[in-house]
Amino acid sequence: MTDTLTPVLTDNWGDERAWTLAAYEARGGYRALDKAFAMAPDAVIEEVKESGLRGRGGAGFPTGMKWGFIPQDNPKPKYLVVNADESEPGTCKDIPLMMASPHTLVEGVIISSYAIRANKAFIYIRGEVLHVIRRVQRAVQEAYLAGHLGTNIHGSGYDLDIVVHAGAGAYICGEETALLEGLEGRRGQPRLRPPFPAVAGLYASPTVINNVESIASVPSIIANGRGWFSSMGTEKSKGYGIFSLSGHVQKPGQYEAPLGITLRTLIDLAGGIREGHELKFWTPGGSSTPLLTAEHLDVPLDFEGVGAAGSMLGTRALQIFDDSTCVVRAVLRWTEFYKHESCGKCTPCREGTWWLVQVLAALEKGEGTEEDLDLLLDQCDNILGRSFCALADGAVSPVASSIQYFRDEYIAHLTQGGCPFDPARSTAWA
Ligand code: L3W
Repeated sequence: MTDTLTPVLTDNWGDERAWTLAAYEARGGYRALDKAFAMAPDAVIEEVKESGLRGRGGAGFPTGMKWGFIPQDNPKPKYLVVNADESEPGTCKDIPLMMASPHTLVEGVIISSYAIRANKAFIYIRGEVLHVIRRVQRAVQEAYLAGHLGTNIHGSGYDLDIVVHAGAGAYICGEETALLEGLEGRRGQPRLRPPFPAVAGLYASPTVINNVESIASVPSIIANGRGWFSSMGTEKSKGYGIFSLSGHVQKPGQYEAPLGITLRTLIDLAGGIREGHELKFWTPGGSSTPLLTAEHLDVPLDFEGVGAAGSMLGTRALQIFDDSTCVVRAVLRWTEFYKHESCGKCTPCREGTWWLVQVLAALEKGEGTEEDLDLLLDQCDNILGRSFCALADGAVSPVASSIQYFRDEYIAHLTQGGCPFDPARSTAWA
């Protein structure tokens, strides 16, 4: 456990010109690339494997192991795809990272592509954030002009092209196989796995898909070595990560710290909960991860610790809600989001999220009976693990966990014929 911040990716965010190539090179940028080129590709994979880096997009899959799945005897081209479709409610780390330091991502893409022997990489950015797309595109152009991209990069004999692709604004395209469908020009809907993208991904070729933060972590791992990275964090969750605090804290924002830090420490660093209020509930990694409460303030925020507490570390999107928030209303809002974003491919998700909204909306208005809570839980049971991808599993998380911790508050809506919270006081109505 730790109480210190470890600014690596966020180190330069105070410098408003940090995003330029000149600023990046001045702070040592593109030097890890030469170190990587001096190593064999497999040695780079080994370095990342041994560093203990696990995927920063939510699932925590070991990054080096994923790279090692790329079959090098397959004659098809290999691809690297960066998932920059950041859309999970509460998740807000990849966009500021790309704005503040797009070259960290570009250098990470080059090293990672070299490791898996890809000569083409794609950065798939969610369509709504045009300013981010422009910034990353500009960084890619600058990198080409400076000889960091294109043919024979730094005289290494290695060639790489990067394509920046704008999504069209669908949450489902953050799911890796739906993202690939979108990249291929089709409607964004998930594919059946296996085969995993590592075996048959983009254009049915071996493809690594990693989150922005995972790829942006690679240059510092190569520059400082596996031991530097693995000395931070906990036994099975190594390194640092960006923790995004939003909601009812005094200083919301990004706090980069070793994995294993607790919410108690992070809230202290963020100046505490809003004056005169107390923590009521929070999401460890966006709304797709089961809610936790004040009893979980000392849970180590690593993959194992949050898992043992009954939730998931996810994207470390810590949405903080104080005692002025109606949990039923908040959960209804999230569920409406999932219903809207369901791609409609599979029945449990398409129909299930619609039904969840019907029952929740009635309960929020104080209509229905206590049996509707069991109905909701039954709906959750019939969705969880039965849908095509993780979207519907995520939709169930806030519903089931809110009933687990706040059943009385649901019942209070029924007994009082409506929301027991004063709308003028509660930010859940904002
Ligand atoms: C080859 C195998 N590859 C697994 C790969 C797989 C993928 C990665 C993780 O969902 C979670 C979800 C959200 N051979 C493999 C293999 N892989 N086995 O490993 O796979 P998986 O299935 O564990 O997760 P997923 O389907 O990628 C991601 C959660 O993250 N989440 C995130 C949401 C949103 C964002 C965002 O907005 N940026 O990330 C929040 O909690 O619920 O559980 O690459 O191919 N045998």
